[in-house]
Order: sequence, then C-alpha cells, then structure tokens
Amino acid sequence: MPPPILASVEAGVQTITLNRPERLNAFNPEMHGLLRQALERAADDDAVRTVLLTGAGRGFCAGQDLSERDLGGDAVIDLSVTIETLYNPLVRRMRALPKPIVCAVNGVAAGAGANVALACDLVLAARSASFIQAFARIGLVPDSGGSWVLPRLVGRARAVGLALLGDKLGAEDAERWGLIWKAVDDDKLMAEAGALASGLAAGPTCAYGLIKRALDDSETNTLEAQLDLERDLQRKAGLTEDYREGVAAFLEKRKAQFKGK
Ligand code: LHQ
Repeated sequence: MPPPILASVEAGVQTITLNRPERLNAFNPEMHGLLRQALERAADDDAVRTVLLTGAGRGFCAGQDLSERDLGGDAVIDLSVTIETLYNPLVRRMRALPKPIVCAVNGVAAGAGANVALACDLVLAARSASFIQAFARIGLVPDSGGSWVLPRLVGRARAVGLALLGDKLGAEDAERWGLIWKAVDDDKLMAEAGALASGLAAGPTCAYGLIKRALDDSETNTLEAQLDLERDLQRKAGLTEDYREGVAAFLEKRKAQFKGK
C-alpha cells in the first residue's frame, strides 16, 4: 500500500500530499499520524519555511474515513476520543505553526477535510473544487474548528446555511464569500500554489509566524490587549536579522534576501 501521506522538502517548501485517492483522501489513524509527523518536522526544521498541503487524485479530503466506523452492534461509540486525540491536535498544530501553510484544494473538501483546509493560512482552490460541511448529513456537528472559523469567515447567516444544509459550495462562491483566498483554473492550481509557497519560503519567516499569532489572538483580544500584543510582537520582529535586511534592502533599492532568521 502506498503511504497515506507524501512529504518532501524543496527550496524551503515542504509539500504534504494527502494520499488515499481511492477514498478521496479520507482520514484514517495512520494518515493522521503521518500528517502530524510531517507538521512536527515543519515546526522543527529550519529548512522548512512554508508548508504546501494538497490532495492526490480528484479529491482534497472527504473527512473522516466512514468505512472504518463500524456502527453495527450495541457498542457505544464515543467520537470525542477521535476528536480529542486526532483532529483537535491536528488543527492546534496547524494554527500554532509559526510558518505559513498554503492549501491547494484540488477537489472536493468535505467534513473535517473542509475544515482542515480552512485551518490553513492561504487557501487556493481549483475552480472545480468544492467545500461541503457534510456533518449534518450524517447526524454530526462541524468539527476541526469549523464551527469557530465559519461564522468568522463568512458571517453567521452563511455559516448556519452551510452547516445545517450541508450543501456543496463551489470554489468561486467560496472565494466570493471570503471563505478562501482564491479560486484558480484547475490546470493552474499547483503552479499558482507552488509559486505562492515559494514566495513565502523566501520571506521573513519569523515575521510570518508573529503575524499568524497576532491575527489568531485578535479573535479574543480587546483592542487594548491587541495593541499591547502588537507592541510585544513588533519588538520580537524588530530583533530579527530579516528586519535589518528588509530595511537595508529598501534603502539600497534592491530585493531583500530574507533568511528566515
Ligand atoms: C469515502 C469517504 C469517506 C470513506 C468518499 N469515508 N470513504 C470526526 C470524528 C469522528 C467521526 C466522524 O467524523 C469526524 C469528522 C468528519 O469528517 S464527519 C464527515 C465525514 N465525511 C463525509 O460525510 C463525506 C462523505 N463523502 C461524501 O459525501 C462524498 O463522497 C463526497 C461528496 C465527498 C464526494 O462525492 P463523489 O464525488 O460522488 O464521490 P463518491 O461518493 O463516489 O466517493 C468516491 C469513493 O470515495 C467512494 O468509494 P467507492 O469504493 O464507492 O468508489 C466513496 O465511498 C469513498 N469515500 N468519502 N468519508
């Protein structure tokens, strides 16, 4: 069997491919484990400055592998265990990763698959791709951060519609609604996502990490607290080599050569 996750690093970009195409890259425990390993490497390895996440085949990810859920018999199934041990740590790892994550949604993203995509920082989707909050279709509630991120991205009215109806939202509507960064032609998806990831991998990595932190913390901060946080984060950014290089490059009218330090 091919591994359910493919990961490789080139020129600062770690490309991670969900690789169970015959199941539309639905998650099983092995895939979770390997994806976490790849993200830990992204966190620890200075050679990785941006992550690019995509799926193999015609889908991005169909969420939890339902064929591995045996609902027969009288066994009580406690889904909170799966959430607590697999999905929540994954989303936390992604959001706290101090490096940008670009997502190239190459096809349908359903259930937890949609919300893992939305946990990335810059989401590009092929025009033929779609997002489905499939949970209510099978009697579940949005997880993997969906109930948090949806109203914040698209507003409550649209979040309620997506979550209760479980309808398919096409990539172009997803872009129009502000759910994702950009819908792109199918045959240009990987080139555009790759170029975006390469550009970020040549950028000021520490500042990117601090920007992620500032935007995430703003969700719960008052303006007062956020102003304090910005002060503290700017202090850190101002101590980086990349800040010195950025200013020097500006003054010398040349392109900055950021090292991610
Ligand atoms: C699948 C799946 C799948 C297995 C397609 N599993 N095989 C968290 C914690 C704990 C428990 C539960 O859940 C969660 C979070 C969740 O993610 S819940 C939501 C789970 N996901 C779904 O409900 C989506 C299920 N899939 C679909 O509705 C459709 O497959 C979509 C709309 C994604 C795509 O439809 P089509 O393009 O028509 O493809 P298809 O349905 O024909 O699927 C292709 C194959 O992939 C097929 O297998 P087959 O052997 O017949 O070719 C499907 O059975 C398989 N597949 N999703 N989640």
